[in-house]
Amino acid sequence: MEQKWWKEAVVYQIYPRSFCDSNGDGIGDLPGITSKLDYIKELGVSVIWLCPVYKSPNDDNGYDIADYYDIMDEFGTLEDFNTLLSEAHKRGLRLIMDLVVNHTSDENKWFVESRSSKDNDKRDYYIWRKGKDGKEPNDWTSFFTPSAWQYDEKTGEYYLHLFSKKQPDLNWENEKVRNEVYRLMTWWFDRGIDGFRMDVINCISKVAGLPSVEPNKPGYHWAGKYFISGPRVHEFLHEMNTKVLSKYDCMTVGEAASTTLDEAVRFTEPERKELNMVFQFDLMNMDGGPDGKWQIKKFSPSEFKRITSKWQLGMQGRGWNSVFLGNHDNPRVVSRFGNDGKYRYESAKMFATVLLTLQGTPYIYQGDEIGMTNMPFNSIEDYRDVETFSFYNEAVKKGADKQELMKVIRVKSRDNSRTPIQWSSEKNAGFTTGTPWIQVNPNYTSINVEQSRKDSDSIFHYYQKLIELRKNNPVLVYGDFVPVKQEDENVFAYLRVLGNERMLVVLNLSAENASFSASDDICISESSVAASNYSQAGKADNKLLLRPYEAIVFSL
Ligand code: TEU
Ligand code: CA
Repeated sequence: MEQKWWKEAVVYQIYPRSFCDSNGDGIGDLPGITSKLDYIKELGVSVIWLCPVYKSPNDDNGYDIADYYDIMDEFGTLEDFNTLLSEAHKRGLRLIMDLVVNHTSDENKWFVESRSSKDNDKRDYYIWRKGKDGKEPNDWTSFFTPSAWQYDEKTGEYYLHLFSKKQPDLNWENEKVRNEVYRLMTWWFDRGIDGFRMDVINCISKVAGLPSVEPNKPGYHWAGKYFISGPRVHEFLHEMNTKVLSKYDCMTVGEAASTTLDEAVRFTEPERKELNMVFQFDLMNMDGGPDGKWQIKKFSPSEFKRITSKWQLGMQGRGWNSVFLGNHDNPRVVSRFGNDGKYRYESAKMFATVLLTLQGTPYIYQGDEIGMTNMPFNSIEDYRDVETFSFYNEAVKKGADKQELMKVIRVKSRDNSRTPIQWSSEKNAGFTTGTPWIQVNPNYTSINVEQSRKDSDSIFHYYQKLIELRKNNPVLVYGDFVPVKQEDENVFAYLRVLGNERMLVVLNLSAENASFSASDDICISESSVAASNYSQAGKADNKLLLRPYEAIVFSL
């Protein structure tokens, strides 16, 4: 398999608003990130993924871009960005930016011109349609709102928005739009960045005619089949690769909401010259219901194993996986999949073992390396996320019980992972000297970076150790994934094999005791333990007795 730096990378995702505030306005910023680069380097990661920092009215915290060529006021200046980039590079850290080009902010000058008149030369930068009999052009529901259309008085037409109404979709059928995107990408690459994470990039091509899902039938009409991996998406990405990406030694990861395995292979097969890897969401969707994330299903170890094995086996030798268990759109992994009470240490370390021993580039979300947990917000007023508000307001309109809604929101809101990073036990966890834009989790007094660095048994030091293990063992990067079948459905075991190099990973995905039985060709001995989250693995014959969330990595 071809060796590439982005396959060997371990990525650290930064959500700037919540990372570190340098000027006391309660909002994280670029100088704040620069001040923490030594910490990021100490963790051992090699790439930073910086969530959007461009000028934005922050309807969706930067995923609504008003000017691609300037930095958001709250985060600082282009000079601050240059400093961050050069300080990162000085430390051997690469930096990739977040490319949000399925849509812009409605305050972007392109949209201001586009909406000003029907014959404006930027009218076709966006997707405008006449209504039908005084109603929306079709029955599409958006990710955030009951309708994907917003009526615009000025010209008496509707514009499409797959997200909030302040995030109008760009019209990728228009070559001028595509060239605008390639121009801004080139401008950032020429400033020295090392790649892009691409926001909902598999939604940029919509089916011609924008047909209704179920005309004349009222209700929730998820139109994903008309824009997820649409008809020209591969053509567009190949064009982007030819015109921009191929000119740089860069890394790309496409966020591919609801993508299938076959589509993900098509996006990432090297000879197709599209993207290096994609984020797939089967794990993120596994504890939701048929109508989406706000229905809650209990964590299922067997589902987790099935999905993970499917992607490991399905991609290897064809495309390249990204591996992630959390991000700024999802709850904290230790609360969602693990146990953030009695077994916080053990379960956070066990999931860190999954993240760092599978095939595919691992992505660590800020704060997961110290086992930060979901946030017990009290009321809807404590939240900040447009997606949470849209869900709450629509549900209340339909008469839902507010207390029941708050229970669901507490479990699934994106704000769970957007609370400020807990640096120390000082006021506001050392995140700001001002009033934080969103509440700090009250457990910061015991869960914080300062405490973690002092505690040799901390989740932080375990992450450090695994990142080092991955760096020193190419089998963990390039080795084949070989599942090791187990009786006990709570046990996830697999080999990584590269030539005659073999490593065995054994995980108890549950809070119960479990047992792993090694087949004859797997001889495990005490000397071969490369990493574990308990001292002294329990053994009987060729069985391993596993404690709650026990994780062991053997060099065979
Ligand atoms: O997310 C796209 C996306 O699919 C998510 O909105 C997801 O469906 C939802 O958050 C699950 O709770 C990207 C960004 O990561 C997200 O932060 C933005 O809100 C969104 O695109 C629009 O730009
Ligand atoms: Ca600030």
